Parts: sequence; structure tokens; C-alpha cells
Amino acid sequence: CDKKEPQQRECINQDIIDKLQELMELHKAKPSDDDRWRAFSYGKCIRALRNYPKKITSFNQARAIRGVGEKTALKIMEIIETGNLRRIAYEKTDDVEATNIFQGIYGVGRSTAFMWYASGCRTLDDIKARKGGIKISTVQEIGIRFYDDINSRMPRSEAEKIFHLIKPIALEFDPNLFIEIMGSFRRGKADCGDIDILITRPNHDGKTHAGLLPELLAALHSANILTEDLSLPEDFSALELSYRGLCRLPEPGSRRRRIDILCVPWENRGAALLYYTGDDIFNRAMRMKANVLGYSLNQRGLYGGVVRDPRDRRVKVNEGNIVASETEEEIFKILGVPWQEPHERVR
Ligand code: DCP
Ligand code: MG
Ligand code: MN
Repeated sequence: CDKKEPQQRECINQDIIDKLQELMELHKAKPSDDDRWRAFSYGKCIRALRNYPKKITSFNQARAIRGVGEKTALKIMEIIETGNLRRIAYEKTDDVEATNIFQGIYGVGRSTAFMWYASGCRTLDDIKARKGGIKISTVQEIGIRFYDDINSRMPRSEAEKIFHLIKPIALEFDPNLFIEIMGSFRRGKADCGDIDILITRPNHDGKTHAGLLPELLAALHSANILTEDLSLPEDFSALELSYRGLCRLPEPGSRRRRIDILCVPWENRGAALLYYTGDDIFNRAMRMKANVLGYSLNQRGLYGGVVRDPRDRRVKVNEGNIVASETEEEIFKILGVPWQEPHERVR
């Protein structure tokens, strides 16, 4: 597939990928570890198929692709021969359908969704009626009230408009701030699931972004741009602050949109830019690359000299020392990854 054009991700084996993806989503929505593993292995298989340049026509050919096991190869043959995958209908059980709807509520994960299902809830109306005596948090209540808004994406132009209202308000507090939109917007996508804003400030004059966020949030609420808070930092004096909320264009009829704000120290801006631009799969690949080279990468920086527990490589014995964090370029360079523009950072 062409990685540079996220809008046209058509592959030669797209018919197979679509069916396997549908099956993967069904497994993802289920509660058992077994299902999680299945979803994970279909994910691996789908990525392998995306990179596979030839049309698959035989079992042996499918089986020879790394990441494709025997059972999956059989499924691939069924898709090729019948255009269908019966396993999808079989996995489409009532509980998956209902819990998928519930998980569309902000603040509801898989375990809550299945608990509500077990309490007898099947629809959003059941949830609203607190059927089975279920408990709903304040944040989940907001998630229910704006269910449709939160689950729809906004045109890029709307994200831009909202950002252009926010930016001058922030700069009024401090004209030296760095404030930019990240996420899918920076990657150039035509629509955005939310607005991701990164804020930092050059600290050469001894000042930082400290203290800005509470003032900014209050000002955005007064300007009727922020409408609901979903999560605030526990400690506003921390170095790194993250906020989640809902916002909208202050015009009649405008829809609620999800907004995330991340405030970071100036020294960490490169790593933060890299992290917050994504996409998440690209980030995972970069982190993996870092791990293989003996580094560790997160939104604060690239760390060297990290010692990992040989029994579980995910566990770090020490934090290591920071080797790069101020620019995206140096992180790419040290990892030996050729520079990629934000719009190229997909998969
Ligand atoms: N991110 C990540 N891992 C996660 C969540 C986020 O690496 N589990 C990073 C990469 C994302 C960025 O943060 O690109 C912003 O997160 P979003 O969830 O807002 O995702 P996007 O902006 O990429 O897409 P969308 O348009 O759906 O918001
Ligand atoms: Mg986003
Ligand atoms: Mn986001």
C-alpha cells in the first residue's frame, strides 16, 4: 500500500484485509484474554498483508507469509473462494453489539460495558434509565449526553477554526508560548476525531509555561469555547500537564468536539511533538525501534543506558539518561530512521 496517501489505503489484497479487520474488531470487543490474543494476531496478519505486494491465490502462498498461521490461511482461502467469512457472523453475538454501543460512551471501557450487559442493559436507553441499578459517573453522563457528537469526526476546517480562537487567548497570557495542533490535524488528515493541542514555552528568560493551564482553561470556559471538562490534571504544579474536555465553536448549532491539551517543559518539546503527532502505530514502531537499539522512547525523550529485566523486557531496572528530547530530527537521527514528514507518519 502507499503509505504516503492515508486517504487511499487500497491494497491488492484489500478484500481479505477488510474481512479480517471486521473479525479482529469483533474479537477486540470481547472480554476474554483469548479474544484479545486473537485480535492481536489478526492485527499482525493484517499488517503483513498490507505490505504483501502480490495478489494471494493459494493456501500455501498465504501460509508462507510471516504472521499468517494455518487457521488464518484457511480463512483467507474462504474469503478468496466465497467472498465471505462465516466466522464473522458467528462472532457477532448480542453482547458484542450492545457492549460496542456502550463503549462509545466516553469513560466506558470493555469491563464496564460487559458489567452493564450482565446487569441486563442492551441499549443506550437502558443505560439512561439505569436499568439493573447500574452506576454512572459524571464523566460517563457527559459521554451519554453528547454520544453522537463525541462519536463523529469533525472536518479539518472546524478543528482549525476552533484552534484559531484558542491560540490568541493563550498568547494573551504569554506571547512567548509555543502552541500548535498535533494529532491527525498535523498529519494533514481531512477529518479529525478531536483537537490535540501542545503547549510549551522557551525558558531562556527563566520563565516557563507553569501556571498557564488553569488560567487558560478558565478563559476558554468564559469564551464559551470549552463546555465540559472530562479530566483535569491531578496536580497543576506538575511539569507535564494533560487536560481532556469538550469544546465547540461559540455559534448556535455547533456540535461538541473532543479536545486534549498537553503542556510540557521546553526541553521535552521534540519528544512531545513526535509523540503527539502520531499516529499511534507509527509511535509503537518508533518505540520498538528504540528498544531494539537499547534505548527507551516516550513523550518526554529518548533515553539511553536503559537496563531491562531479562525475565521481562518491558520492565526497566533504571530510567537511563536522556540522550535526545529537544527536536524530532535528533530522535529520528539517533534511531537511524530517515526523516518522515508528519503526513508520512502512518504505520
Ligand atoms: N497516542 C499514542 N498512543 C495512544 C494514544 C495517543 O501514541 N494510545 C499519540 C499518537 C496520536 C496522538 O497521541 O496520534 C493523538 O491521539 P489521538 O487519540 O487524538 O489520535 P489522532 O489525533 O492521531 O487521531 P484522531 O483524529 O482520531 O484524534
Ligand atoms: Mg486527535
Ligand atoms: Mn486526542
